[in-house]
Amino acid sequence: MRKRIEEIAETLVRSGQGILAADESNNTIKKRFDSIGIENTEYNRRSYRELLFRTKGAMNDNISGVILFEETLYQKAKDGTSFVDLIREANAIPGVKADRGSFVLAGHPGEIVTEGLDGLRDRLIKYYESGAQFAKWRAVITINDALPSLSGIKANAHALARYASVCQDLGIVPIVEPEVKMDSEPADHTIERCEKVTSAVLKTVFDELHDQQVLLEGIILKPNMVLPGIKCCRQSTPDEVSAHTVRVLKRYVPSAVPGIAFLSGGQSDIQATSNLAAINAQYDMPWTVTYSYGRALQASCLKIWGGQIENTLNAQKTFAHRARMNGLATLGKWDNSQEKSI
Ligand code: 5MM
Repeated sequence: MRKRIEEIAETLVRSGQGILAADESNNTIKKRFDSIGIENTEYNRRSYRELLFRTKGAMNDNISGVILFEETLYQKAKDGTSFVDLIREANAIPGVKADRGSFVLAGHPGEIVTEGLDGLRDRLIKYYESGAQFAKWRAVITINDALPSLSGIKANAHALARYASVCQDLGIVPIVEPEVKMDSEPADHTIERCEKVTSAVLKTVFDELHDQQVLLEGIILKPNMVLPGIKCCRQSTPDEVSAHTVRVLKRYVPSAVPGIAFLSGGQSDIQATSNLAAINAQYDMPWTVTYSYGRALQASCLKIWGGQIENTLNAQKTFAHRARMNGLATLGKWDNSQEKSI
């Protein structure tokens, strides 16, 4: 079992590839569809995700795994092929969002905690039987001058570790995603404040993983990059982001972890790619460092698709382009001139 988990984790971060986060819950995909003026129906969700999973250029070359929402894990493409099979045909690994979303953390005004431990084992058994080989749990950390509290961090880290431990017990690789938000209101925090909070979060997460006997060789860490809030008056260059981010990771992430796959968190497409490229081009690190982007892989594709079937090919070209650019960034071989290749 241990060997299998380690192999899956290593495959998820294989060279030049990263993970597509396509696990938007129905509330979140509604926001994405609202932005292009299409209705949030099961049919539209299926059509859009089929477009993504049939993008050969992206899926075969630069996507190692896809995180699915529960509904999508059980869905079929128009021709009856299951999405799980479509993903496997592209030599990528299907995974699933295992948490139940974030809720108010009682006694902690302004903070939230991710729920979903109740019934988790039974859900994971079903997901595994349906083809999911890895899972994801996202803890959302609010950041401002006063928050997060240490007990808020601890509650989220404890849940992440409990989830990771159950996953590994069942032969599933857990993606451990603690996200310090870049857009928590008022979102004017500095990069230094983000470094301090991200440090506390990662330290607590790894303490909890240790306490819950989680095999570090069999997880993927999905953290935020260290960034200023989106309304901070001083935004940072890729050199600054990479310096702050790598310093924190080196201090708090054990080298036993095989891979770090960043979330994009609301960065623009180019920001997410150029920051990842700067990290990989400039630093020697003990882990493979890649992407597990949702918005930064999908935003431009979604916009071009716009719910219109005649736009499918152009939307797929755009998705393949972003995947290729991020694949180059994992190798430290991206520069802005390559963006023109589309
Ligand atoms: C794709 O969105 C994921 C699910 O979010 P909801 O539970 O809010 O629907 C999300 O966890 C995502 O995997 C990560 O935030 C990474 O996505 P971004 O867009 O930040 O790269």
